[in-house]
Amino acid sequence: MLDKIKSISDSVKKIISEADGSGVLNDMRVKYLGKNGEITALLKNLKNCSPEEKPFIGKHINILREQVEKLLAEREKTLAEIELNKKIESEKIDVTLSLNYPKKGGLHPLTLARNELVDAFVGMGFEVKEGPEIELDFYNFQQLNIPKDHPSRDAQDTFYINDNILLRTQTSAVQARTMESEKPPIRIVCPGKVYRLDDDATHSPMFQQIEGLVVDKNINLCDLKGTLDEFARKFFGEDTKTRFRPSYFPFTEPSVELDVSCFMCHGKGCRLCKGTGWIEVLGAGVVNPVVLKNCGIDPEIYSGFAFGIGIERCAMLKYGIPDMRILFENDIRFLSQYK
Ligand code: 2U9
Repeated sequence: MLDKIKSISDSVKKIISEADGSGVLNDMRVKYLGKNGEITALLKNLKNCSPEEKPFIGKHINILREQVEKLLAEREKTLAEIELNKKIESEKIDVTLSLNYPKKGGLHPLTLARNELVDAFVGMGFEVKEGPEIELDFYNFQQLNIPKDHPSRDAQDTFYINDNILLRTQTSAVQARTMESEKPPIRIVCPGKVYRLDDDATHSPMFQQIEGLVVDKNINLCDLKGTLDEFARKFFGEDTKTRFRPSYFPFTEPSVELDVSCFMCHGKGCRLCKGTGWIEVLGAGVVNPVVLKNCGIDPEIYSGFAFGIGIERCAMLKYGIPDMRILFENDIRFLSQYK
């Protein structure tokens, strides 16, 4: 009997320590401790032992039973831990790995500059108006007091489609059309693409402008200066100084050009302002009464001011872009700097 107990104890230890799943352990439990199990059979056979042997052998069978129960419980615990560790390992997330999300796009620097320019004027109560890029000679030139023999109408400057139709060279036609169809007060900005036969580091055959027009009673050069001063501070920075120089445009009289103090060197002189401390930004003026009259507005009652800004030039100045052509090449390495 004792030999049997010893042999069961040895084989149970080996089998349980090698069990690799709860199924094997359950089989073990049935095999040794079940109703017809080997240890249960030993207990049943105890009745065949002599009264002197019974307590001794009975004690060893109980020790064996407790030992088997303990080994099964311990192995169950170990297997559960191994299982849990495997699960943790397989579900582990490396939070330091880079995420493979699609890259986010951003606005083109020209769109950014255009939005900022428009916002500066919308903040002062201007309305945004747009118009056709294929325009009549009548609105692009004639209504704006640009006579037939004016140099800007030269075939070298303008893309003509036929004698009367062209690609607009300025967005001024939008203002001319607005004056024809609406009564003052008018306070509009007209952003959009324009076309001229020009192509070098600072000129492109297609570029964008934002032009503005205010028409009302008693509008004068002071209103123009106040509006553009405010614009310059909003777009180029609060401490920007402005300087107005006399100029000439057929559609404005008097005409001016606006310089802003260099925002790189603050007026000391640097590469950006070519040592002058000033940067030329836009053209403007009091609307020529001839233009008002052409567009059906009585110049005896109303007056106005207008201005024109090149969007590419503003973007180049603000973002330090040396060559206009970079703006149109769509090189992602350049564009991704402006998100
Ligand atoms: C109407 C009356 C007047 C618009 C104006 C300028 C001066 C001007 C240039 C700036 C840089 C064109 O893009 S650019 O090359 N524009 O200097 N534009 S006044 O004057 C108008 C417009 C419409 C009816």
